[in-house]
Amino acid sequence: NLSHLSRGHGHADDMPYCPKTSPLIGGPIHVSFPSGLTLAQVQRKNPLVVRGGRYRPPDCEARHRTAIIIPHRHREHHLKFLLYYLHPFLQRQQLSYGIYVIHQAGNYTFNRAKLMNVGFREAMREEDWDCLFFHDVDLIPEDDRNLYVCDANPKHAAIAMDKFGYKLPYKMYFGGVSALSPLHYLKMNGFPNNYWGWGGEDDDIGVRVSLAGMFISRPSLKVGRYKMIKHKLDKGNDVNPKRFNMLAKTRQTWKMDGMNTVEYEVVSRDYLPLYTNITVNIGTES
Ligand code: UDH
Ligand code: NGS
Repeated sequence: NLSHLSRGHGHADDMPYCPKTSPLIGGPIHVSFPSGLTLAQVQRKNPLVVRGGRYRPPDCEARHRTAIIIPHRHREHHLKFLLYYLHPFLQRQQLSYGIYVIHQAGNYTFNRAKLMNVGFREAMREEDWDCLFFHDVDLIPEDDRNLYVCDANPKHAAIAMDKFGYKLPYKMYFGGVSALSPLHYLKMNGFPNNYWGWGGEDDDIGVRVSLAGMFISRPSLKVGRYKMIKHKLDKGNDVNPKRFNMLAKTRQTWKMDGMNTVEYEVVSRDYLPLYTNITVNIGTES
């Protein structure tokens, strides 16, 4: 029987779909941050992850194809821990997945939401993902029943973070980790491009969800738990003093600012062993 030779990655054409519920899911995960961990160790622990941080279950056809989009600059030590936990987590969920790190070039003020727009376009250019997880680099999921798949509505996954006492800080909070299908994303014109610095962009995104006629879905408090790797406000990401004024105008601006207007220049695209790194010049505030 040569059927195993018929497709890339050693996959057979006639593989059965993975079960609806993965038998590998174990529930709560104990998260700690071992000192001295290296990316080489993470690589050795994840032998089935291929170039660019891609994975497909070896024995069954995944039911879901999820891209993880991580906005990034100067957080290599956080990225290492996230990769250490996220690769096995996604594999236990039997997903077909890819991890994209969107790295802001230069030292100009950070822009989290615009990097997400870049990640969306660049990931969709490569593959027909059916779900995108927009994921802060410093949040580690603590329960693998928190499925990294999309819902019928945009999902806010980081409902219970340790720093907020494992509950929502406020009802409309949409920060940390969220999951949207390509249709959801385009329906709300993606994320805003003009929130430079810390704060408000996640609230703007939450408002866009409802302005586009959708709802926020969430996992249960028991399952949507995350541990945040503690840190201070970064250099180059000062609190944005314009955020409240901008938020007050989202209703007028969301259709004119977003995926339909995002401009950037890809500086490099590197298919590393554990993730695809896209370094991007996103310009400066106009
Ligand atoms: N990020 C970077 N590099 C930066 C800034 C942000 O990679 O220089 C990314 C990273 O994925 C991070 C995310 O953007 O997880 C969100 O930024 P953040 O972690 O700074 O935001 P958070 O709200 O923490 O998690 C802010 C620290 C306390 C701010 C208090 C202001 N009142
Ligand atoms: C709100 C911010 C959000 C932020 C959230 C949690 O006040 O961007 O706090 O912040 N909104 C505005 O500033 C308008 S945290 O406690 O993580 O520092 O995500």
